[in-house]
Amino acid sequence: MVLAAATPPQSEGNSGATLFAFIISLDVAPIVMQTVQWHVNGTGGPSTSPANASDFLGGVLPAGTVSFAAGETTKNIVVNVAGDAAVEPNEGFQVTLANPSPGLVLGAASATATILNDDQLAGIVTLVSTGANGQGNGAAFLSSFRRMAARSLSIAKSATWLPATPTGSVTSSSKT
Ligand SMILES: [Ca+2]
Ligand SMILES: [Ca+2]
Repeated sequence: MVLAAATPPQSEGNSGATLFAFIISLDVAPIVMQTVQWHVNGTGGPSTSPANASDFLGGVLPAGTVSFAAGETTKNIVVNVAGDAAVEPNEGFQVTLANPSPGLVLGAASATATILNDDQLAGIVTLVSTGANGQGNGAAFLSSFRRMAARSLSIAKSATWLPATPTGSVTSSSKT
């Protein structure tokens, strides 16, 4: 019995479920029903953080049992990743098989998948300024503001600059 990931790294989505599929293959068709359990845990890597329960639909690490009826040699496992709008790193998770019934033997018993972040801070309107007031120009201000905003994701971000000509303000969406 071999487990393999069927979904390449894919974007998380922004709401609802994003499906990641895995395939369990048997090299010999069973003659009576066989079962195997599976569960998910987070795994990290050089460019990924471990996923946790909140990254999956329902807020729990998925798990379940797969049954092979007599004659069946492949079954799918579908893991529901929860889409959201939170800015996160790419995240990894692993499905692992366990407790096969007596007619099955574990081969490759785990497979990994990667959830790609598809969220970013809300875009900021483009500002054009002549910078004639001697206080630096708006573009330089916006660049600085973006850097500040990127470092502080958990607070509402807004700013207003002076002097009054030109006036302006900028806000990037707060993350909750
Ligand atoms: Ca998203
Ligand atoms: Ca996200």
